[in-house]
Amino acid sequence: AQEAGKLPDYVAWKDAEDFIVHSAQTLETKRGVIGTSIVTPNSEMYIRNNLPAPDEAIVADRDAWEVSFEGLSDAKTMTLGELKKVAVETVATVLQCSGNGRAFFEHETSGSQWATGAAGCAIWSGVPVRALVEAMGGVSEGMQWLTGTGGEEIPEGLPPETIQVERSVPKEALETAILAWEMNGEPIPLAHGGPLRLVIPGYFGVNNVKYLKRLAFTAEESPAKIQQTSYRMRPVGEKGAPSQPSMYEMPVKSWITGPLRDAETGRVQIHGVAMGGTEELEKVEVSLDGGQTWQDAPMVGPDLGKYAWRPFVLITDLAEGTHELVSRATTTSGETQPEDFPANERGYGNNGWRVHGVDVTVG
Ligand code: MSS
Repeated sequence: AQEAGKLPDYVAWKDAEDFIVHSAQTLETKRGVIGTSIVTPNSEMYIRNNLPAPDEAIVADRDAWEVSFEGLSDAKTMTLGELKKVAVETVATVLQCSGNGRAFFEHETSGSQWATGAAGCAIWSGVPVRALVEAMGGVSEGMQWLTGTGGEEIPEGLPPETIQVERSVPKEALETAILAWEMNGEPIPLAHGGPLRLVIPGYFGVNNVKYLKRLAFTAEESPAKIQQTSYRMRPVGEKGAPSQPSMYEMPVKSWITGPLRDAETGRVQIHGVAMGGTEELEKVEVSLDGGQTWQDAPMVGPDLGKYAWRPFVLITDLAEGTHELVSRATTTSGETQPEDFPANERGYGNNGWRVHGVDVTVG
């Protein structure tokens, strides 16, 4: 158990006040901490580790970190120092755990009871995977998947596929994926995957493999449990299986970040964040009456691209009483948040607008 008010060593540089500590490997950013910011500072970004983070030693000499490439004509091993010379690109993307919103389902779910705070928006810099593919002579024939392997050490005697963090995504993701070494203008902290992280814009957190030590184009999906049976969307009561949809692209979603409980009479600013997942946002609407009537809530600040989120603000007057405030985002292709997202065994992918609402009492 964690000592109250103290965070584990690898995240000791974060402020315990900003988080709900579910476990040493799962820290949820408090809802109000996100406020009206586009970029989530590294110190406020949530943490989700399936395995204990590697030793700090792996970020002592970042440029010496090695990544092996496979499934390319001229595949080889490269150091981070060498990767930095190939090309560079910057992308702003929401990082969100597949289980964000799990706590809002009515059925009992195993896993961290994330409400809204297993998500943040960060700016990542690194080398585009497509530049590496080009530099290494193209993807070998028959390869269908882009497979990333995490650098955690696997305790001896354990079959690696039982716990290794290794994820495969359809190989088309190579067009947008980057191998990132910077997060919000700093070398990526160990806790967030430094020295090198696979970032797949618009894809759920689990696909963004930290401490990347291998990037392979493969004919088959990774045999790792985290790929084969975990992170699979299925009905309540069913076991995970490779035939079920895997947690890849994130859907449209929004939530209010303030006010969260009580407000005074008069003018209030209702604010929150909205994301399109892999698509541009068209609009955000807010309802003060639990979804009976809706008003447009203007988005504020610069648009950092379709993978980033956008703060929205609605300025209004609230009368005395309790108000059910909800928000609903829509993409340019017409995708809107559903009122309720279907219950599913592990509580993944919740983007239902009703359960993300807040009751605010004015008086
Ligand atoms: N990577 C690695 N290597 N390991 C681990 O564990 N996890 C996942 C990702 N990646 C991992 C990795 C998950 S699952 C998530 S969300 C993410 O990551 C998180 O991030 P941050 O930075 O925030 O911590 Mo769910 O879908």
